[in-house]
Amino acid sequence: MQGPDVDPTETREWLDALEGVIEVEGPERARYLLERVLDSARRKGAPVPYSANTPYLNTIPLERQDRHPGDRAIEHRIRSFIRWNALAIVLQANKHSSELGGHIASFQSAATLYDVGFMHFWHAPSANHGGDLVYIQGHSSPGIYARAFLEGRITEEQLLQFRQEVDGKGIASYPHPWLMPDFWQFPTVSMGLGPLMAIYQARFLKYLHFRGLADTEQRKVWAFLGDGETDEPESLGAIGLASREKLDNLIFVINCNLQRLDGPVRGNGKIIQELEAEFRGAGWNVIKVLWGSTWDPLIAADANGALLKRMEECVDGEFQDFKSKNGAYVREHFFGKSPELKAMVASMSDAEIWGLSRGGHDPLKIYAAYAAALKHKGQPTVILAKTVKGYGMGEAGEGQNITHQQKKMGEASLKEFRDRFSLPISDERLHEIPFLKFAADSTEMKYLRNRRAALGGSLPTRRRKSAALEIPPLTAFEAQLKSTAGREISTTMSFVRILNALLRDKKIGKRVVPIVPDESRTFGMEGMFRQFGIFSQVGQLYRPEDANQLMFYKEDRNGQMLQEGINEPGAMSSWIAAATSYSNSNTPVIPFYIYYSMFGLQRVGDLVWAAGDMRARGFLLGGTAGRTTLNGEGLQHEDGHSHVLAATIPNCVSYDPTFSYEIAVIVHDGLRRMYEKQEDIFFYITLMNENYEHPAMPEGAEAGILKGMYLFREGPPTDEKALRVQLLGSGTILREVIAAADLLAADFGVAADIWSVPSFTELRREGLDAERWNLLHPTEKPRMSYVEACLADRRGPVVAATDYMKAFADQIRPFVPGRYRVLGTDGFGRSDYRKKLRSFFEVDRHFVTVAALKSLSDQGAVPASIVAEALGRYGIHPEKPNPIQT
Ligand SMILES: Cc1ncc(C[n+]2csc(CCOP(=O)(O)OP(=O)(O)O)c2C)c(N)n1
Ligand SMILES: [Mg+2]
Repeated sequence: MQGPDVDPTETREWLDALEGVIEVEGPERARYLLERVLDSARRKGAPVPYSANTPYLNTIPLERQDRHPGDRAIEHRIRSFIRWNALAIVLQANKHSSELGGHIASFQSAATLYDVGFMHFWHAPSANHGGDLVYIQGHSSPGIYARAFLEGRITEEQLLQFRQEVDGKGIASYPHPWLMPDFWQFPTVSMGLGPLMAIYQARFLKYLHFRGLADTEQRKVWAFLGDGETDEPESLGAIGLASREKLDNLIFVINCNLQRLDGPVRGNGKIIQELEAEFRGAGWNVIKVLWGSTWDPLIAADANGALLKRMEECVDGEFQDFKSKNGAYVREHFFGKSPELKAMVASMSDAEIWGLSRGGHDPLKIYAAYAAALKHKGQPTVILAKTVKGYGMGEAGEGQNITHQQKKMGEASLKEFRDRFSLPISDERLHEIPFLKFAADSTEMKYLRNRRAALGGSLPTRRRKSAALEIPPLTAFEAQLKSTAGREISTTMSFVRILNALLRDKKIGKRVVPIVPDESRTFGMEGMFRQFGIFSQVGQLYRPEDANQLMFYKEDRNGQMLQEGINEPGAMSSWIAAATSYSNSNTPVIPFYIYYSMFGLQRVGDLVWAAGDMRARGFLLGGTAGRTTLNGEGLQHEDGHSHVLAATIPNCVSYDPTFSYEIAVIVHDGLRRMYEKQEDIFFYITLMNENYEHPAMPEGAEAGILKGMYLFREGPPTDEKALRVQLLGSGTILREVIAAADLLAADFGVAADIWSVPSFTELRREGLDAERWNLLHPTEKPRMSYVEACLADRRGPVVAATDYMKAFADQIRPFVPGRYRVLGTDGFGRSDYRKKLRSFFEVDRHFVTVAALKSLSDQGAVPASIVAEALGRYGIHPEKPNPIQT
């Protein structure tokens, strides 16, 4: 409200008229009239600034609250036990040392928000419901275990092993499906990823439904966020998409305890009002739950708005301060500002003033908000719940800046907590911090069991396996196994052909989900628009400009492709939703997400890591990969390290194939392992845009391709004394290696065996595994690594070249017998002709040749002058700049 009221009588008349309309004709009509009035004012040029905010009050007024149907006393007792056990889990874990850590304050602020959901809203998957999907705030995990303990799903022994995951008996620090695959579904503790993934999960449920793959109509996605977490760009970055896609199956609950780890989220402002404006502006349904029921009489009595004014002028730093103190302090510093407010609470005791709770601690207000969110159609809903961080912790942390990290509570605070929540623990036993449980036949246990039974069972729960899919035989990709016979194509092209073949497969074609971030044309996939359609819930409301063309831009309600726009994090989140659909929707689908490889692992690496945790199954395709192969685009496009990053993710199986048949074998193996055998792995494959001829698959190469190395071309037989080298390569640079073998033979009389190495990373993993086994079994016959087995009987030094950093091929060094030299593309990329780039980065045929000769010279097989001769012959200047320094 702005300025003083210059004519109160006139104001009153307008307000009376409005109230009359609301009473007689309803709020919809009132809104219509107000909008007409504002519209008219704007047309007449009166400045009517837009405000996306509503008053600092509950969005749902008392008279429109849905009634809470539960037994509040029983629920309170259950919740109090959960609160205590949650706190006890952390205190027990840190009793002797604080090495293990854990969080108390976050869950204590959110306990009621979770409890109302568990008691009344969240369905477990069952025969008649697909199950709701709840993204739980990571550091609230103790509260979730505490409930699971009461429900009998987790034992006391497990609670005592909180954060002790190594032996496999304890419970995980945070939600990690990798560590608790029957329990947790969504890793949320890298903050910002949960909300982002939840949005795309909700959209993917719509996709499954529209495409007839699963009935997801009743299912909701609930995402819990911290208010501090909303500072992550990922948290709010996709909220526009959620409203554009009308995701009314999505509910965000933001626990606004006004604090993050170090201090207040917005000490000088109001995080709730700020978020309200952002979400309303983005087209969401916003429900603020600020004040508990005890405030209702005061708000009703606030005839002239003095209370609201005070609520609005207080900044979060002050609200936090009040809750870190006591009732008398609140009387003095909140109500004490004006005689009118003071009078309002004059008849209330300090304890009653302290009991003026925040909305996020009041089950009635929360129930009403959740019920309203559930009914809301056409928009996603965000619930902004105001709470107190460390609620109930008293002196030990309630509302204090240190509370997030607090892992200990003194005797006095424990006593206070016990009394506040009426917990049956004697003074003598308090120091033991015992876990509380209800007797099996108690009313509380019956209530708890009944509530969850009514909602289909316990949550969270995760499905490990779904139905196996029937994968076609490798011959389905027959065309790719043959030579291209004079035709030059890129590996991207051969991949697109494989994808097309899969999309047409009668059994699994429907389950293939191609995902692109506005790069289809780059990858030659535009033909798929028309054929398979781009998913759109509204179909196509326009005649596309290119409608008269064969490959027009077709949007369709049944579209199969997900075209995510220039949005790698979103596309990655869609891929994750699809790649975990076997678990979260009991509907296996096969996502292929293809993108510029540079904007993959380094841009969305944290999401890929989360995908690993979630046991995602699917294919990631790093397109136009290779530092020198994508040549014209320069430093921010040319990827020479995504394979190094991929190697850091334990269940990511990665390949850098050169030839069509290699891709066919790899994709086929991925399908078999992930969808037939249901292994919890995913594939990363790089694809290139250089055109060349592809040979037919050498007989019996499959096993070697998959292991990561096979003999591509054997050099001519030579005697012991003849010069011989072993040349290794991957991706397009394998072709330079092949050319180098020819130069070595022609120019220097050196024979070479050529190995195609589609996966240095898989080779290293296998080698390390053998080495580890040998370490642990010192007296047994040692295992030989696959690399060593390949090279053991081969003569000559080994040289490897790839289009990636040297670290990539260097991975197998421990397993290579004899001398090993690695060429790679360390340094910043740049734009130029491929030929020049490969010379600059020292990975071309000439460098491979020189490197092989140098290794021969180092072992005394040829004089050093031969190497110098080679440098001269190929025009390599010895003082050429070092690519890593330029
Ligand atoms: C990406 C990321 N950055 C930092 C952290 C460390 N961290 C864990 S909890 C936390 C504070 C959380 O505050 P808020 O989101 O408000 O949640 P609350 O505990 O208050 O409910 C921080 C900084 C993290 N887990 N993830
Ligand atoms: Mg917070």
